Amino acid sequence: MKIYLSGKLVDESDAKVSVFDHGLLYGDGVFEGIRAYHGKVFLLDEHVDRLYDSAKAIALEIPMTRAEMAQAVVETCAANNMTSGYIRLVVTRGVGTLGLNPYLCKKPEIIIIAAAIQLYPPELYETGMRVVTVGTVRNHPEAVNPRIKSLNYLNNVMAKIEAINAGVMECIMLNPQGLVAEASGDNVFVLKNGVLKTPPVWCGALDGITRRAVMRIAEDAGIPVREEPMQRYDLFTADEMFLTGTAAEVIAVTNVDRRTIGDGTPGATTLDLQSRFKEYVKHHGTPIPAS
Ligand code: PXG
Repeated sequence: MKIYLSGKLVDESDAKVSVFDHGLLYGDGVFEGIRAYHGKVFLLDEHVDRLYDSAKAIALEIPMTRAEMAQAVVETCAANNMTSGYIRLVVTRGVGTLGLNPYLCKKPEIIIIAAAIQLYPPELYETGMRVVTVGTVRNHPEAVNPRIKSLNYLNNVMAKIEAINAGVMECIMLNPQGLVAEASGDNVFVLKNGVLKTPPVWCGALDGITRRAVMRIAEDAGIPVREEPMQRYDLFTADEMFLTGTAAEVIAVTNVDRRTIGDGTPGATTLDLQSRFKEYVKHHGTPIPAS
């Protein structure tokens, strides 16, 4: 496998970063998780824009343009003959001292990995998944804003530990006000009386690229879409519920904290949006050139 490392494509065995990199020492950096489908990088420009916004928010200046970054992503896919899979794009603060000061770090490190994707088991898409709400509160937006896709994922990891300990694979996190924020690595949607609802990002959600795509797809299909603050009550009483994310795509939730959602099987609108999403990914990507 060839890895992009700050300007060069190197062999996996040579793709090494320093133990003094602040990405490792402090989780100081930002990243993107991107999918490629059918020889195209899905919504690449939206991912690159979000990466630069995340970097801006943590005062990290990426030493290349957005166009160069997008080009580096498709070149890394091409070098690995990848037509579908998972791309991890990471920008760390780079090598610095053992102190926090990010201004002492010389140069951000840019890493692009094009690999296979780890998916949920296929049966879960047929049965829908069970989730629980967890005690780990989503980061306060003025501590680490959940809109920043930062390398510091401990908040999400702690929530995921609670989910696994409860015997489920994903969880719902609440914000410091007790409102629904998002899952540990996915956004949340409910359908109630024909209206599709998702928490606004200010409630503690990442501005998910899949979330945006599903909102556009639903609007085009004539389904009313609203961003609305939500309580656990709104999950328990939903007609349908699903999660969205780059890895999960669109996956039904059929049980929350032992309350059955709808009739306990993936809802008709969820299934419809799943199939529309499958079609959408065919037509919304940046082509990977033949290497
Ligand atoms: N919320 C959080 C906290 C996430 O980390 C999403 C929502 C969904 O956003 P997108 O833009 O993907 O629709 C994410 C995305 C991984 C992995 O390797 C994690 C994500 C995406 C891809 C891979 O764990 N998280």
